[in-house]
Amino acid sequence: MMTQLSRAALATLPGTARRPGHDIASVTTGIVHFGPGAFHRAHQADVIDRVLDTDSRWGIAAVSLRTPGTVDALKAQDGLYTLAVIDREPSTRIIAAHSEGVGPGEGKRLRALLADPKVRLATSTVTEKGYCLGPDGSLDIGHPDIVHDLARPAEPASVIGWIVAGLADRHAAGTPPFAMLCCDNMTGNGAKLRAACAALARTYDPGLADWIEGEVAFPDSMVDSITPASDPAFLAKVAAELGVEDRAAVQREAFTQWVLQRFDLTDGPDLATAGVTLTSDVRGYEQAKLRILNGAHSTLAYTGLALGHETVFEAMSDPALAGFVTSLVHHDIRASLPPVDGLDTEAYANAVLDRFRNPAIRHLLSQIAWDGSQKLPYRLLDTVREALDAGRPIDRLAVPVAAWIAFIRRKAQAGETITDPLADTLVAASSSVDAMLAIRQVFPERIAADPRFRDAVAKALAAFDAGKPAQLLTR
Ligand code: CS2
Repeated sequence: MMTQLSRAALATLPGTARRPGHDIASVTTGIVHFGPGAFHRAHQADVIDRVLDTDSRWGIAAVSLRTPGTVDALKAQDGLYTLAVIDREPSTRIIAAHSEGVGPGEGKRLRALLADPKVRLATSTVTEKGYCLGPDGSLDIGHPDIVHDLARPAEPASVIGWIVAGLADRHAAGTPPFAMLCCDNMTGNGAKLRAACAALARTYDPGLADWIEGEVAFPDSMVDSITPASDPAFLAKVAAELGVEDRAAVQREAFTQWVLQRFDLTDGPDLATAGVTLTSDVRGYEQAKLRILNGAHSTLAYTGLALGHETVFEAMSDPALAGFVTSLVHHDIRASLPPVDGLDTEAYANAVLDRFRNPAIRHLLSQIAWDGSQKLPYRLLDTVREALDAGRPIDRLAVPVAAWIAFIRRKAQAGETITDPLADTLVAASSSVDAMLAIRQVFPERIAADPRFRDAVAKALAAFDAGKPAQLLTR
């Protein structure tokens, strides 16, 4: 059996793999991270790995509240894993940013970490659905995990519950708060998380809620790097290259970006030197990224799957689909974006579309298609709403929405599993456009009730149902 990656195995690795630039043994925990999935390991942890080269106080405690897999893999590998950059100039690095792992059932350790004055940052990538927000972006107090946390705030189930419990301990002890950095693809992600935490705290301790609102930093952020899932073929390739097994290896494109709203944190980690952009206006970047990159991604996913494509690269190699997405981005999506200081949206959109043409990245459309009910509002429906308000045409924008409904219909008819927290509701509504548009967790009343939108979606959906999606792409 092949040996596993570990501190001891570092010496045996080939010269092509860059070793950590810091003394791993001296790293202490200064950051608690919720959700150590592939994106976190390829993006934030890479930044922190570089921070650690000059300051050993910022090791990350990787917290996974539900599934032990990644935390167990990291523990077995002394926190080490491979980051493979798959691009024109590929490279392989060993990341050593995680100082410990906290899995399900280790709540006591998590509580101690969140209260520890040496922990100055908490961060999260738990995907949109992990925040238990309702359709208006505020805390859904009917969500089963929040119902649980309201009844037992000392033994939380949700990330929100844990953040509030940690802040409550610090508030009670007179410890300054940690800054809370939400790193998921939602507009106003920091502000939404602050409001959700304050809302939960207010139910049992208004003083704590005021402190959270007034004293805790929840900067908004824009995070970006295309990170395909680590499939068995990729893990086998890493093992062949390194001569050791690595169950936590990740891959990403060379491009990586983290734009963070400037916030106060005296003597915190030097994120700027490690490549993070700190700005006073992150909203514009956030919106541009969500609408252009993620909007185009979801369009390629649902439309591309209907056309029989499997990956983003394949979808972008289909001239009709690539042409359609290019028009959508340049004519419809960019028109919805206000000017952003320092951001040329035309050049940005072209660069994004170019990244989708990276032949080395095998990014599955089916992966992007997950959780559509959570993603569509930020990625496409905000753009639709603004186009309707401004009286701009929405025919092209209706295509990805119809493609999503067609995707749900196909899955429902075939009896296949839909990865989406609203899967049951979606399946029940899938045979009728009106029933779909009536799902308020996805479509706000204002859009759903607009006949221009309803008609455009119904018309596009008819083309998908007739098996002729290609005729929509000439628009
Ligand atoms: C993708 C994103 O899976 C998805 O929904 O659109 O994960 C995308 O690759 C990242 O946001 C890129 O930064």
